[in-house]
Amino acid sequence: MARIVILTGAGLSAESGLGTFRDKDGLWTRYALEDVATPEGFARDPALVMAFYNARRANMVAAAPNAAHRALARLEAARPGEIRIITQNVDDLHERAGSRAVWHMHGELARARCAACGAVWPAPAQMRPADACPDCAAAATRPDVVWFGEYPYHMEAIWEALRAAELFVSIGTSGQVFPAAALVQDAARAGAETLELNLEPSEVSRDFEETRLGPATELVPAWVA
Ligand code: BJW
Repeated sequence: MARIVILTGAGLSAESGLGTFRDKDGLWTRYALEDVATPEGFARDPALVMAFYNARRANMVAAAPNAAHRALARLEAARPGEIRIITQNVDDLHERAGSRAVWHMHGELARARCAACGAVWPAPAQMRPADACPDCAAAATRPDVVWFGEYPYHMEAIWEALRAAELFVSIGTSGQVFPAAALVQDAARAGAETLELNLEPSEVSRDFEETRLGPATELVPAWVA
């Protein structure tokens, strides 16, 4: 069981050129989250939601892991079996940097899912709402991401990992979205030390024993070194 559990958010990929959600030029300043990140929004206008995720998938493919992703991959290579990354990010930059012990609690841009039968398959560059499921043929294709009101992935495994953790580190997340924002409390209750690395104080900074402020590409390599 991993001794160090690391929660990552959009701030980790910001310096790779992928936008965050709630910063001053973030995605939620240009899109209403009710329209593009809820099941109700998808039911109202699936073409809009598919276009939103198709554009973000194209940005992801064009982006590259940054020094912070690479530092976390080095840490895992140096301490095999001791590191677990829980990411809220739907991009694949952890994996492309070389990390293997990654759980995507809010899903993955690279995957499509059938809302009818639950089948999951690699997302094409341009997903369309009428795309047929390769398993059941239903025209119920959606991005394999977790929208507001849906249950995040891996929660039982995440809580189990936190119960065994000695150190919980949060990187580049605003602490505004639950249950991710409460993981620091779960970790602290289980006896783990807690450290936050973020550009600015988050909504949950007071829950951490220590907060270091600055860009992830500086803070993370310095912490890993
Ligand atoms: C840098 C940096 C740099 C910038 N270096 N740092 C009322 C009260 C409490 C809860 C609720 C409530 N009403 C509803 C809820 C629940 C709801 C919720 O939390 N709502 C809140 C808005 C209040 N949550 C849900 O519905 C979740 N499901 C759920 O709760 O199920 C029931 C359940 C209960 C208990 C246990 C288990 C289950 C589902 C949430 C799904 C979130 N989905 C999204 C979209 C996913 C797909 C996609 O990517 O489009 O996930 S929303 C969006 O926010 C995305 C992100 O993963 C998530 C978090 O954002 P993140 O990563 O923190 O980004 P930002 O932009 O917010 O912050 C970036 C940070 O980085 C900032 O702090 C910057 O300073 C920093 N930064 N540059 C270092 N260079």
